[in-house]
Amino acid sequence: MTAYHIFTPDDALRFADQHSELFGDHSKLSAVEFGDGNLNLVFRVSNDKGTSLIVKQALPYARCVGESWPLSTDRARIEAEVLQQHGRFCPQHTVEVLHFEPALSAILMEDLKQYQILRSELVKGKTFAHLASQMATYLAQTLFYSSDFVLSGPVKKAAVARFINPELCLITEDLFFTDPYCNHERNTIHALILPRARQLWQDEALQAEVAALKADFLSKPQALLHGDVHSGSIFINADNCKVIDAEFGFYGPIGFDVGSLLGNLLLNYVACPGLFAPAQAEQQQAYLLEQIRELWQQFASQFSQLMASETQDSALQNSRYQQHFLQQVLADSLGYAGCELIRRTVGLAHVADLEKITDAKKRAEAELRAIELGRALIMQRATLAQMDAVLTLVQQVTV
Ligand code: SR1
Ligand code: MG
Repeated sequence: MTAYHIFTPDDALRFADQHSELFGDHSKLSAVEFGDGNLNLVFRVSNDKGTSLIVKQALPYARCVGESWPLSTDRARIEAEVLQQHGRFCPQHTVEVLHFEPALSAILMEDLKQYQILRSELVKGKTFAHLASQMATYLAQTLFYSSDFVLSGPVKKAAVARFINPELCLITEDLFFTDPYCNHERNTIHALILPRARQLWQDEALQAEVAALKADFLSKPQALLHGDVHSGSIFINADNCKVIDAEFGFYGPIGFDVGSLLGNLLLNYVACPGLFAPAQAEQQQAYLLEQIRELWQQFASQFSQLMASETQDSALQNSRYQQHFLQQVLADSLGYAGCELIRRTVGLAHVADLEKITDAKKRAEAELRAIELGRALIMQRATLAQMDAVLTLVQQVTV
């Protein structure tokens, strides 16, 4: 067995060739490292006929910071296994894992080169009518089939244990729920919004609600989450979308995955007036609101149908309980969407939707909209019982 070493492009090439039949005997292979994410190495290995695969290797530290931020390479196992599980529940919207090598923390997977990253497309003003319905299916299938509605107590507990992901969860615990609400050295805050960011550090009412959301993140193992469903983890083209990058996966609150996606659509929403001319901004915002409405409506409808027809546990078959459960998922989703809006504005990991706004004043206006909307969603999540009320709130808060 080969011991762990950090891959060169040649190592990635050999790894891909060894573990796939795809390239054939006489292929001329080449490999290039092109990862620009926060944590890992990502190589594309191609042959001279245009066939290609991706090799992703976990580094023993966070790539965006360096060796001073050590991280367990076990996250590659978590990523491979989450993608494999989610691939069983929703193969059409999950990137395919072809091979995982634990000793090397390396995953061989399909290359989505016919797809683009959703965030980059939204920042360019591209829209996709199928985004919400396909992501609703992905979320409903992956979250339902890994939950207590389907798994017996002992099987579920074994799964929870298998996906304990302490280091990556700690990153989320810190970056989502702690750093934005104090003067933390990891934060990056643009000068024009510093006064508003400082108010977050004193906002005890908001901090109390964020504490409740954090407590749930720590202690509500409802389903096997992807754990990082932002618009950089979604690849999309004219027909389909596929989810990648599941290294933050663990058993947590269902609303965290749903809310992360909602939050990212809303980040683009608040950025539109800074990214586009007024008419295009208005059009794109209308598109995003429609997608948000559809995402929740289709997720809720599919999840309800699954609860009604596939629930194994007799107590959980109670339909009143199931309605209550879904209502709570909506409230949780809105809260986590609010946290995502705030942490992407004043925390460590910013997003291109806001960063690509070249005019500093317009960017600050968009960032302030993100903070106000994030706060409103967190504070009002328990009383926003319908998605229509949420969409009205979005429009009111962001004028
Ligand atoms: C140090 S990791 C920063 C962020 O990148 C990942 O994609 C997660 O969203 C994480 O919070
Ligand atoms: Mg990622």
